[in-house]
Amino acid sequence: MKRFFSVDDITNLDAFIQEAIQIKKTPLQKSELGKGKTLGLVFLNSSLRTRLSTQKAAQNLGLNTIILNANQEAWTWEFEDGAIMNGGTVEHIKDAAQVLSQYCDIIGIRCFAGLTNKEEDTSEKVFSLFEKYATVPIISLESATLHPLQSLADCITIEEQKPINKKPKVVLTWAPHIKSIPHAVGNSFAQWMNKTDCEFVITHPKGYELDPKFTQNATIEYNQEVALQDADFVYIKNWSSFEEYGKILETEEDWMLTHEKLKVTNDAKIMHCLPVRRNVEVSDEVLDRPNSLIYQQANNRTYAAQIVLQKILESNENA
Ligand code: SN0
Repeated sequence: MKRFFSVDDITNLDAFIQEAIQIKKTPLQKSELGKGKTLGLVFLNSSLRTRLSTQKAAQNLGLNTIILNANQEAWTWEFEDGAIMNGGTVEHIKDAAQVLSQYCDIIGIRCFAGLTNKEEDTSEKVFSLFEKYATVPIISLESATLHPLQSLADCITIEEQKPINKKPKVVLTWAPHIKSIPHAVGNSFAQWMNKTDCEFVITHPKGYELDPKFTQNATIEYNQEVALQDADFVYIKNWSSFEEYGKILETEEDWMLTHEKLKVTNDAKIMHCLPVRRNVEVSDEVLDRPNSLIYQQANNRTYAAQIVLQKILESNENA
């Protein structure tokens, strides 16, 4: 593996998930693989799970980690080619990426959607520029349109928890939020679910359709109650409008997921990538019920990151 940006960077997803589950059983088996090598983690946005689970995964492989909070502690980056930098930006991304590549053997970068310029976000401007100028393998720690490490952890969690001898029904339900939130988690979950053996349904109010590039043939059901019928897994996530880019639209019904709404499900297991706005997106009662998988998902972030780092280290060894 040379990079990790989306599900398309994995050749056999089922085998990859099984291998991640094996790594979880013996996480220190390859604790010498990364010896003497350095992982750089660059954050243009906040993080808790991504930062610490990736660092933990690196530690399990014997890799050193250096972290740059590029939005807080570094020079402000310029992204325009040929810019006359006589304003607020101090360092061009081309310089930053090439310099960081000299200190690191692998670099992870988090660069959320700005949600103001649809073209810039959908073209993955920041991730693409960083990857273009970097000279080492790059891992997405959530880019403008996708969050692949989260989706891989979600696939591991579903694989561990799915019913035996039955194709699981997985429902991605939109939830309310007070802020304009990126589409990356929803897009990415849809993209990965479309590649796994499940019945996948997305439910959201009209106007909140995700980019069809990622949802493809997934069933879209605008009635949340109908969508939730017989669900085995319910994944809760907010995102802003894609059509009216980055906007929060008026919704008539109440979309917060409650215990009451889960009655039509097959005693569904609850998923959320975290951080969650409790009692806005989903009630405490739902999040804290015994079949809530939110902490298992967070735990699996380590093994998602670990298999990706391992594959990149191994392919570099053989290069
Ligand atoms: C991010 C998102 O893409 O949804 C990261 C999720 C892993 N979440 C947020 O930005 C939440 C911000 C908030 O104020 O709740």
